[in-house]
Amino acid sequence: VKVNQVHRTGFHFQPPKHWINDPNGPMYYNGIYHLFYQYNPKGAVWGNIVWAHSVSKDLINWEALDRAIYPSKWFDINGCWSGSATILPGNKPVILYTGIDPKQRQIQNYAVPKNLSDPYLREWVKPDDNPLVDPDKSVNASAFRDPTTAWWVDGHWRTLIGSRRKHRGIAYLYRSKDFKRWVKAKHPLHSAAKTGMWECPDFFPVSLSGQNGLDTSVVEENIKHVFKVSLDRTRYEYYTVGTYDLKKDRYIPDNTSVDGWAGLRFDYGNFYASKTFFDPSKNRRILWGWANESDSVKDDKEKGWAGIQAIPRKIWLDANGKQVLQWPVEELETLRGPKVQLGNQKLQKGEHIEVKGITAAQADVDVTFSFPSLDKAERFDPKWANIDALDVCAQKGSKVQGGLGPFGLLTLASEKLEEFTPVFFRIFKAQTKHVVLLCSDARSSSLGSGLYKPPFAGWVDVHLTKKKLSLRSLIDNSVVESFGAEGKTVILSRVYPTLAVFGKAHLFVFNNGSETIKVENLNAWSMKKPLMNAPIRI
Ligand code: DQQ
Repeated sequence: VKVNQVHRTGFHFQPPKHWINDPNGPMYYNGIYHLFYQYNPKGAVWGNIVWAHSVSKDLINWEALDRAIYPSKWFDINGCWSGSATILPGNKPVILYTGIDPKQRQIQNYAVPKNLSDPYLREWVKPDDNPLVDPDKSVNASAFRDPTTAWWVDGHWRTLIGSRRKHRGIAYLYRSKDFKRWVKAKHPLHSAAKTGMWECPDFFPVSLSGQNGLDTSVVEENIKHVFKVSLDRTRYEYYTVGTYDLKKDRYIPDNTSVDGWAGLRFDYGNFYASKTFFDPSKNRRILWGWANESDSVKDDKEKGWAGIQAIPRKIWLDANGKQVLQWPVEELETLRGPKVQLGNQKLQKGEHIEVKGITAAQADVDVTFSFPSLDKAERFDPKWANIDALDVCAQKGSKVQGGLGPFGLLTLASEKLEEFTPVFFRIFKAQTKHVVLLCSDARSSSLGSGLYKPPFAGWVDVHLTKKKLSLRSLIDNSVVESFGAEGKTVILSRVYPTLAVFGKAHLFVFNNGSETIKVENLNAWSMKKPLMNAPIRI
């Protein structure tokens, strides 16, 4: 079958073909960013997993190298699963990853560059003293994987390994003096009941002021730590902000954030198995995450590919100390082409206005809305405090008229709106405060069949004192990746329009609330295509 590749991304990371999942071992080394990722070299479904390898100087233009880590020794003969990079003293990178052994046990291995003077670190060797860690009798050998970037305190390296005991999610802590002999700590760094398997844990320090990132080994007085896990039962990720108690070698979440399904998320849409790394060249911490397809397996096989990586995001602690903020790395802006601007534009109830003059299927849109008062906000139903924001969006979609909102963007829209993905705010009045919902609703995104089209949504913890809300959406053919209120709430959604493709996609601003909304300022750019995994030129 010849497939019209209307849903391939223009600027989101993907290889030319086949299946991808988790980002692995991201790092910055001698002027080059490395991204490895879980990859099936034989097809567009999960299987035959190796570490594919790409390099970049700017996190946007990527060149593809040969696979870096693949089954070749007894200790990883049934698969090379997720892991992380650590840069050891003397500027020596090392990768920790999970190998699947002949008994299908999950064990932890290491790999090192064959030749440190190769600027691309193309070849990786797996020394014979592997594995570094195998599951002892007390751990579940089929749920023991995804080692983190190691950190160094008090003369010991430490790494976390994701696991579970029955339904309790666990992040086992291992320590080592020499990165070779690893010993399991008596207590896990952290665990939580009834959360199931903890995949891809991540644990990193964040500064209490400003946006700078910190090296993973920084443990000072005035910092916080963030702890994230990916829960395989719901395929969502959750994080908490808390304290790393060095004396006990344990992590304690603050009482402002909770473990598990009621917790905070980096992304309230399609985003999984994420991982951060510290970029010393720009003093920032960067978050990578995987977004799988929302079409059918049959579609994936026909397309010949499945999975993308989200745009790398700078991540730092909000000034309120209660959550993180995220923003696309600044390098993305080098792809901005022709631009249109809109300012001081009123939107009456029921109105939608087209943003013309850009390639609406592949765009970066940054808009600030304002409103004269909060008086018309709808009542917040107290029942909503205990349900997922997605269920509120399901009841209160873009077509349901409101008071203050819904207002926002109609992305990837066909001319007559047979298809569109609305990304919008809705403001409610609760007993003592206002509550803001950000929604990215895929239900109207496509006339196609066999698609998963959820009304993704998250709450936005923001003060409305200035009576303004901003929204940035990265629109990329089958991706709508939105950052609400300067990165407070983020939602990535995969959609598959049939009419709103390439030049036939449109972009609108809209308001469907009784309060008139003003588009204070809107900038939208057509986005150019970067170099996306062309084979490297040597
Ligand atoms: N994907 C990997 C595992 C990890 C899971 C296997 C998360 O290591 O737990 O491809 O998506």
